[in-house]
Amino acid sequence: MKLDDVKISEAIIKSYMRKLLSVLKTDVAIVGGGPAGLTAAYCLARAKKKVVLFERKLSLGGGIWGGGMQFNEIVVQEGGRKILREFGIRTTGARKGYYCADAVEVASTLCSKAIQAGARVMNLLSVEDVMVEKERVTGLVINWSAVEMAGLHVDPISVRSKFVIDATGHATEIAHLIEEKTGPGLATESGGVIGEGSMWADQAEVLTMENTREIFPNVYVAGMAANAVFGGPRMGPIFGGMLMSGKKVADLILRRLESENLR
Ligand code: 48H
Repeated sequence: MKLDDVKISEAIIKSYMRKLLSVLKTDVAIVGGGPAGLTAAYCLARAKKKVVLFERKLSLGGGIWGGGMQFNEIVVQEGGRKILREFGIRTTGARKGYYCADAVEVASTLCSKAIQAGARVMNLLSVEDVMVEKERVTGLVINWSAVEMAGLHVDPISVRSKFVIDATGHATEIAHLIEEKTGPGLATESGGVIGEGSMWADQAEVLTMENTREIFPNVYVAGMAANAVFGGPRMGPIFGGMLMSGKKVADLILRRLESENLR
Protein backbone atom coordinates (compact mmCIF):
# COMPACT_ATOMS: atom_id res chain seq x y z
CA MET A 1 0.00 0.00 0.00
CA LYS A 2 1.30 3.46 -0.93
CA LEU A 3 1.62 5.68 2.15
CA ASP A 4 -0.08 9.06 2.17
CA ASP A 5 1.72 11.57 4.43
CA VAL A 6 -1.43 13.52 5.19
CA LYS A 7 -3.30 10.36 6.20
CA ILE A 8 -0.58 9.73 8.81
CA SER A 9 -1.20 13.23 10.22
CA GLU A 10 -4.97 12.68 10.12
CA ALA A 11 -4.65 9.38 12.03
CA ILE A 12 -2.55 11.00 14.78
CA ILE A 13 -4.80 14.05 15.16
CA LYS A 14 -8.04 12.02 15.29
CA SER A 15 -6.65 9.48 17.70
CA TYR A 16 -5.13 12.09 20.03
CA MET A 17 -8.31 14.17 20.05
CA ARG A 18 -10.35 11.09 21.00
CA LYS A 19 -7.94 10.48 23.88
CA LEU A 20 -7.99 14.12 25.01
CA LEU A 21 -11.79 14.26 24.91
CA SER A 22 -11.96 11.05 26.94
CA VAL A 23 -10.02 12.60 29.85
CA LEU A 24 -12.16 15.71 30.28
CA LYS A 25 -14.25 13.99 32.98
CA THR A 26 -12.64 11.35 35.14
CA ASP A 27 -12.85 9.65 38.53
CA VAL A 28 -9.23 10.38 39.40
CA ALA A 29 -6.69 12.78 37.90
CA ILE A 30 -3.07 12.18 38.88
CA VAL A 31 -0.39 14.84 38.59
CA GLY A 32 3.06 13.36 38.08
CA GLY A 33 4.27 10.14 36.49
CA GLY A 34 6.93 9.02 38.95
CA PRO A 35 6.76 5.72 40.88
CA ALA A 36 3.95 6.92 43.19
CA GLY A 37 1.74 8.34 40.42
CA LEU A 38 2.24 5.37 38.09
CA THR A 39 1.51 2.80 40.83
CA ALA A 40 -1.66 4.69 41.79
CA ALA A 41 -2.71 4.90 38.13
CA TYR A 42 -2.25 1.16 37.70
CA CYS A 43 -4.17 0.22 40.88
CA LEU A 44 -7.09 2.55 40.07
CA ALA A 45 -7.32 1.51 36.42
CA ARG A 46 -7.17 -2.16 37.38
CA ALA A 47 -10.20 -1.51 39.61
CA LYS A 48 -12.00 -0.17 36.49
CA LYS A 49 -11.92 3.48 37.53
CA LYS A 50 -11.54 6.20 34.95
CA VAL A 51 -8.07 7.60 35.57
CA VAL A 52 -5.82 10.08 33.81
CA LEU A 53 -2.21 10.88 34.65
CA PHE A 54 -0.57 14.11 33.50
CA GLU A 55 3.20 14.26 33.17
CA ARG A 56 5.06 17.43 32.26
CA LYS A 57 8.07 15.70 30.76
CA LEU A 58 8.54 13.67 27.59
CA SER A 59 9.25 10.46 29.49
CA LEU A 60 7.35 8.86 32.35
CA GLY A 61 9.08 7.50 35.42
CA GLY A 62 10.17 10.63 37.30
CA GLY A 63 13.15 9.95 39.53
CA ILE A 64 13.32 6.21 38.84
CA TRP A 65 15.59 6.34 35.79
CA GLY A 66 18.63 7.78 37.53
CA GLY A 67 18.58 5.26 40.42
CA GLY A 68 21.09 6.46 43.03
CA MET A 69 23.57 9.03 41.72
CA GLN A 70 23.01 7.81 38.13
CA PHE A 71 23.70 4.15 39.01
CA ASN A 72 20.55 2.86 37.33
CA GLU A 73 19.54 0.51 40.14
CA ILE A 74 17.00 1.19 42.86
CA VAL A 75 16.58 -0.44 46.26
CA VAL A 76 13.30 -1.63 47.77
CA GLN A 77 12.52 -3.31 51.04
CA GLU A 78 10.18 -6.30 51.54
CA GLY A 79 6.90 -4.36 51.00
CA GLY A 80 8.23 -2.71 47.86
CA ARG A 81 9.46 -6.02 46.49
CA LYS A 82 5.96 -7.45 46.87
CA ILE A 83 4.55 -4.64 44.69
CA LEU A 84 7.32 -5.02 42.11
CA ARG A 85 6.46 -8.73 41.92
CA GLU A 86 2.80 -7.84 41.19
CA PHE A 87 4.10 -5.89 38.20
CA GLY A 88 6.32 -8.81 37.15
CA ILE A 89 9.49 -6.78 37.85
CA ARG A 90 12.53 -8.80 38.88
CA THR A 91 14.67 -8.08 41.94
CA THR A 92 17.99 -9.35 43.20
CA GLY A 93 18.76 -9.66 46.88
CA ALA A 94 21.85 -7.58 47.62
CA ARG A 95 21.30 -8.62 51.27
CA LYS A 96 18.22 -9.63 53.26
CA GLY A 97 15.71 -6.78 53.30
CA TYR A 98 17.53 -4.74 50.63
CA TYR A 99 16.45 -5.76 47.15
CA CYS A 100 17.75 -4.18 43.96
CA ALA A 101 15.84 -3.68 40.73
CA ASP A 102 16.95 -2.36 37.36
CA ALA A 103 15.73 1.24 37.21
CA VAL A 104 14.98 1.05 33.47
CA GLU A 105 12.93 -2.13 33.93
CA VAL A 106 11.01 -0.51 36.80
CA ALA A 107 10.20 2.75 34.96
CA SER A 108 9.21 1.12 31.67
CA THR A 109 7.16 -1.66 33.27
CA LEU A 110 5.20 0.60 35.66
CA CYS A 111 4.37 2.81 32.71
CA SER A 112 3.32 0.04 30.35
CA LYS A 113 1.25 -1.81 33.00
CA ALA A 114 -0.61 1.37 33.99
CA ILE A 115 -1.53 2.07 30.37
CA GLN A 116 -2.49 -1.52 29.64
CA ALA A 117 -4.71 -1.59 32.74
CA GLY A 118 -6.63 1.31 31.17
CA ALA A 119 -5.09 4.49 32.63
CA ARG A 120 -4.80 7.36 30.18
CA VAL A 121 -1.28 8.72 30.40
CA MET A 122 -0.79 12.19 28.95
CA ASN A 123 2.85 13.25 28.74
CA LEU A 124 4.06 16.70 27.70
CA LEU A 125 1.12 18.26 29.55
CA SER A 126 1.62 20.37 32.67
CA VAL A 127 -0.88 21.00 35.41
CA GLU A 128 -0.75 24.71 36.08
CA ASP A 129 -3.74 25.19 38.39
CA VAL A 130 -6.70 23.47 40.06
CA MET A 131 -10.41 24.16 39.76
CA VAL A 132 -11.99 25.03 43.11
CA GLU A 133 -15.73 25.23 43.72
CA LYS A 134 -17.29 25.61 47.16
CA GLU A 135 -13.95 25.10 48.89
CA ARG A 136 -13.23 21.78 47.24
CA VAL A 137 -11.09 20.88 44.27
CA THR A 138 -13.16 19.75 41.30
CA GLY A 139 -10.49 19.29 38.67
CA LEU A 140 -7.26 20.42 37.05
CA VAL A 141 -6.15 23.14 34.71
CA ILE A 142 -3.71 21.94 32.05
CA ASN A 143 -1.50 23.39 29.38
CA TRP A 144 1.14 22.13 26.93
CA SER A 145 4.52 21.84 28.67
CA ALA A 146 6.01 23.59 25.62
CA VAL A 147 3.85 26.65 26.39
CA GLU A 148 5.06 26.58 29.99
CA MET A 149 8.71 26.20 28.95
CA ALA A 150 8.55 28.99 26.39
CA GLY A 151 6.75 31.26 28.83
CA LEU A 152 4.06 32.00 26.25
CA HIS A 153 0.85 33.74 27.24
CA VAL A 154 -1.59 30.99 26.21
CA ASP A 155 -4.64 30.23 28.32
CA PRO A 156 -5.07 26.66 29.57
CA ILE A 157 -8.05 24.26 29.46
CA SER A 158 -9.77 22.41 32.33
CA VAL A 159 -10.57 18.80 33.16
CA ARG A 160 -13.07 17.73 35.78
CA SER A 161 -12.26 14.96 38.26
CA LYS A 162 -13.85 13.55 41.41
CA PHE A 163 -10.43 13.21 43.03
CA VAL A 164 -6.95 14.58 42.40
CA ILE A 165 -3.63 13.05 43.45
CA ASP A 166 -0.60 15.27 43.94
CA ALA A 167 2.27 12.93 42.97
CA THR A 168 4.59 15.72 41.84
CA GLY A 169 7.58 14.56 43.93
CA HIS A 170 9.90 16.96 45.75
CA ALA A 171 8.23 20.02 44.22
CA THR A 172 4.79 19.28 45.74
CA GLU A 173 3.29 21.56 43.14
CA ILE A 174 -0.41 21.01 43.68
CA ALA A 175 -0.26 21.45 47.45
CA HIS A 176 1.75 24.67 46.96
CA LEU A 177 -0.79 25.91 44.41
CA ILE A 178 -3.71 25.26 46.73
CA GLU A 179 -1.99 26.97 49.64
CA GLU A 180 -1.08 29.94 47.48
CA LYS A 181 -4.57 30.38 46.06
CA THR A 182 -6.87 29.37 48.91
CA GLY A 183 -4.79 30.18 52.00
CA PRO A 184 -3.48 27.91 54.78
CA GLY A 185 -6.22 25.26 54.58
CA LEU A 186 -4.13 22.11 54.11
CA ALA A 187 -4.41 19.24 56.61
CA THR A 188 -1.03 20.05 58.21
CA GLU A 189 -0.29 21.68 61.57
CA SER A 190 0.41 25.04 59.96
CA GLY A 191 -2.21 24.67 57.23
CA GLY A 192 0.56 25.02 54.64
CA VAL A 193 3.30 22.90 53.06
CA ILE A 194 5.89 22.22 55.80
CA GLY A 195 8.74 21.18 53.48
CA GLU A 196 10.86 18.07 53.38
CA GLY A 197 13.46 17.21 56.00
CA SER A 198 17.01 15.84 55.70
CA MET A 199 17.91 12.26 54.84
CA TRP A 200 16.73 9.52 57.22
CA ALA A 201 15.61 6.57 55.11
CA ASP A 202 14.22 4.45 57.94
CA GLN A 203 11.86 7.15 59.25
CA ALA A 204 11.08 8.50 55.80
CA GLU A 205 9.78 5.18 54.52
CA VAL A 206 7.39 4.87 57.49
CA LEU A 207 6.28 8.51 57.33
CA THR A 208 5.67 8.42 53.58
CA MET A 209 2.94 5.88 54.24
CA GLU A 210 1.49 7.86 57.16
CA ASN A 211 1.55 11.08 55.16
CA THR A 212 -0.24 9.58 52.18
CA ARG A 213 -3.70 11.04 52.70
CA GLU A 214 -6.23 13.68 51.87
CA ILE A 215 -4.77 17.17 52.30
CA PHE A 216 -7.64 19.30 51.02
CA PRO A 217 -11.21 18.31 50.07
CA ASN A 218 -10.85 15.84 47.14
CA VAL A 219 -7.04 16.16 46.95
CA TYR A 220 -4.70 13.38 48.09
CA VAL A 221 -0.95 13.48 48.27
CA ALA A 222 1.37 10.54 47.52
CA GLY A 223 5.07 9.71 47.22
CA MET A 224 7.76 12.28 47.92
CA ALA A 225 5.16 15.04 47.84
CA ALA A 226 3.48 13.47 50.89
CA ASN A 227 6.67 13.84 52.90
CA ALA A 228 7.26 17.36 51.67
CA VAL A 229 3.74 18.46 52.65
CA PHE A 230 4.02 17.08 56.19
CA GLY A 231 7.72 17.75 56.84
CA GLY A 232 8.93 14.13 56.66
CA PRO A 233 12.59 13.34 55.93
CA ARG A 234 13.95 12.33 52.51
CA MET A 235 15.12 8.79 51.86
CA GLY A 236 17.49 8.73 48.89
CA PRO A 237 17.29 5.96 46.29
CA ILE A 238 15.07 3.54 48.22
CA PHE A 239 11.76 3.39 46.35
CA GLY A 240 9.54 0.97 48.28
CA GLY A 241 7.80 3.83 50.09
CA MET A 242 6.92 5.47 46.76
CA LEU A 243 5.35 2.28 45.41
CA MET A 244 3.49 1.54 48.66
CA SER A 245 2.27 5.13 48.85
CA GLY A 246 0.89 4.87 45.29
CA LYS A 247 -0.97 1.72 46.28
CA LYS A 248 -2.24 3.26 49.52
CA VAL A 249 -3.58 6.39 47.85
CA ALA A 250 -5.40 4.24 45.27
CA ASP A 251 -6.96 2.15 48.07
CA LEU A 252 -8.08 5.29 49.97
CA ILE A 253 -9.72 6.75 46.87
CA LEU A 254 -11.32 3.45 45.86
CA ARG A 255 -12.97 3.35 49.30
CA ARG A 256 -14.20 6.94 48.88
CA LEU A 257 -15.57 6.24 45.41
CA GLU A 258 -17.35 3.16 46.71
CA SER A 259 -18.88 4.91 49.73
CA GLU A 260 -19.95 7.92 47.67
CA ASN A 261 -21.61 5.68 45.06
CA LEU A 262 -23.54 3.93 47.83
CA ARG A 263 -25.04 7.19 49.08
C1 48H B 1 2.74 17.63 35.34
C2 48H B 1 4.41 17.31 36.91
C3 48H B 1 4.08 18.53 37.54
C4 48H B 1 3.01 19.31 36.98
C5 48H B 1 5.73 17.66 38.63
O1 48H B 1 9.74 13.01 41.37
P1 48H B 1 8.91 11.81 41.06
O2 48H B 1 9.62 10.57 40.71
O3 48H B 1 7.90 11.60 42.30
P2 48H B 1 7.53 10.35 43.25
O4 48H B 1 7.03 10.92 44.50
O5 48H B 1 6.69 9.39 42.52
O6 48H B 1 8.93 9.64 43.50
C6 48H B 1 9.96 10.32 44.13
C7 48H B 1 11.29 9.68 43.78
O7 48H B 1 11.50 9.71 42.37
C8 48H B 1 12.38 10.46 44.46
O8 48H B 1 12.67 11.55 43.97
C9 48H B 1 12.95 10.00 45.68
C10 48H B 1 12.61 8.67 46.25
N1 48H B 1 13.79 10.79 46.27
C11 48H B 1 14.35 10.61 47.56
C12 48H B 1 15.37 11.67 47.86
O9 48H B 1 15.82 11.68 49.03
O10 48H B 1 15.74 12.48 47.00
O11 48H B 1 7.93 12.15 39.87
C13 48H B 1 7.16 13.32 39.88
C14 48H B 1 6.78 13.64 38.44
C15 48H B 1 7.96 14.13 37.59
O12 48H B 1 8.09 13.30 36.47
C16 48H B 1 7.58 15.56 37.20
O13 48H B 1 7.96 15.92 35.91
C17 48H B 1 6.06 15.52 37.34
O14 48H B 1 5.83 14.69 38.46
N2 48H B 1 5.43 16.81 37.61
N3 48H B 1 3.76 16.86 35.84
N4 48H B 1 2.36 18.83 35.88
N5 48H B 1 2.65 20.48 37.51
N6 48H B 1 4.91 18.72 38.59
